[in-house]
Amino acid sequence: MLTQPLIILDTHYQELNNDGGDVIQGLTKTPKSLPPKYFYDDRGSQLFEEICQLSEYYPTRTEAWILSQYANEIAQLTGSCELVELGSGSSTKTRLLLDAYQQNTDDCRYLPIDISGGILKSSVLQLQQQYPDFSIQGLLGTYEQALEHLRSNSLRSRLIFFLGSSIGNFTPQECDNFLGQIAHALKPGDYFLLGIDLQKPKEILEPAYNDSQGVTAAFNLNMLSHLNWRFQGNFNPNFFTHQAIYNQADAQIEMYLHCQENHLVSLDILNFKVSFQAGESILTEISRKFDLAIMQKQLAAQGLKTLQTWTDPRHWFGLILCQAQ
Ligand code: AVI
Repeated sequence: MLTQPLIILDTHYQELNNDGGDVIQGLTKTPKSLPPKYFYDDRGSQLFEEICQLSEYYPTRTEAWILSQYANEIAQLTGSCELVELGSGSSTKTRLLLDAYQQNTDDCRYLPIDISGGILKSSVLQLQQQYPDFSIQGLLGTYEQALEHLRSNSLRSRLIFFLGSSIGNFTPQECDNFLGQIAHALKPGDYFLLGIDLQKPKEILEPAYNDSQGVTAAFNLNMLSHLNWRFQGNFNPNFFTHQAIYNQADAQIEMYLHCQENHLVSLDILNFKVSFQAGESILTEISRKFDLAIMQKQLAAQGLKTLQTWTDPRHWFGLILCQAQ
């Protein structure tokens, strides 16, 4: 059944969420940082899709392997429900779940949510063709807006899923808040499926974020071009280099842009100027690596009880299915 491909969750979405207060805040702190959400303009989303294909970037194919083995079991455990995906991107891995739900249940509904309109619209249009029995509608907006929208709208049994270890890009505090918001958007008996990247040696982690083809570097640097475009800025991306290191103590990859020259940057729309000294860095992303048992405790603290976990033979990646109490 063909429906309107996108619901724009807030018509003031562009203005409200990109007022740039968070950019000013990050660039006036010491050390400087920028919010990872600014990776995802259309080019950034495309580059992220390329990262997912890289031989060094194991999370995507490892999670896809787990889903290929266990998607049917997941669909059987939850039974028929409305499928809601946070940060759906191109929805590639999702197809494994959609196939399983198509086989195991009837009355299928899929709501992908993303902040990047281009990739969301094209994947919804494609999926509507490929899954004619599904009702599919994209929600364009932030996780907060989407979870708020879902809360007022919950007649059916629901499975929210958040794959790819995107939860690792939140600080511990943001992670707690986020899990609280998820718990709020679910009724007792509803489900949450979470994909997490597990702790492993730095020799595997660092190459995954410093790939040999330079795609991750392009992804990181693209944030500056995005800010230039969005806020009429004059960052010179050629002055910056990419580096990712594994911080063992905090169990997180940290992605930096190192400035190689003294540089005065203006972001005209924000009426903001900031200077960089050669050698100064911007932290653009953390990617936390988790322990399966500790994450289950954190979920339980929010009333999300683990029903089942799955992992790959090397224990590199984990999937947790939990149920709201
Ligand atoms: C989206 N997120 C889970 C990715 C990660 O692995 O933290 C983003 C990424 N950054 C660099 N490579 C991939």
